[in-house]
Amino acid sequence: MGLICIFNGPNLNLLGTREPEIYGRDTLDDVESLCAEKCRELGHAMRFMQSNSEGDLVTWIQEARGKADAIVINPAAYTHTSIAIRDALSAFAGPFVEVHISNVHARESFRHHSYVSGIASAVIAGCGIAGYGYAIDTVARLLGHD
Ligand code: DHK
Repeated sequence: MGLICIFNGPNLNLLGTREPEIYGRDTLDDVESLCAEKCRELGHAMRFMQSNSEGDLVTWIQEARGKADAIVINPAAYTHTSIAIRDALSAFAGPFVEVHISNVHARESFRHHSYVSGIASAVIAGCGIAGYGYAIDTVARLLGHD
């Protein structure tokens, strides 16, 4: 059994009520339940967290070093701005998958660039919250435990 950390960035606490035409009606609790079920199915432990603060996300990624086997992260708006989150992920030895609920490439041009895609094992965008399940499948496969 491995430990998969699932980190969520700013405004994802508002899922379900925030721009539902873009992000859907599922809440962050629904995302957590989906992830818990998928991790249970695959025999992995899960840690699921959300913060609106860049520093929290950097600290959690650092704390995952040596403890977690893989990371699934939706850095939300920090995807497009944060070298600090990229640097923290660079220092994490295991696989990580970047997830976006929406298809960022079909949206405003400032969402087309990601600071983390270039070092991610995989990137999933536009699949709705199901993308988290695909991301967990992917890290499980990379860990060789699928
Ligand atoms: C979530 C956000 O909050 C945006 O800032 C990103 C991402 C897209 C998502 O689709 O999950 O641009």
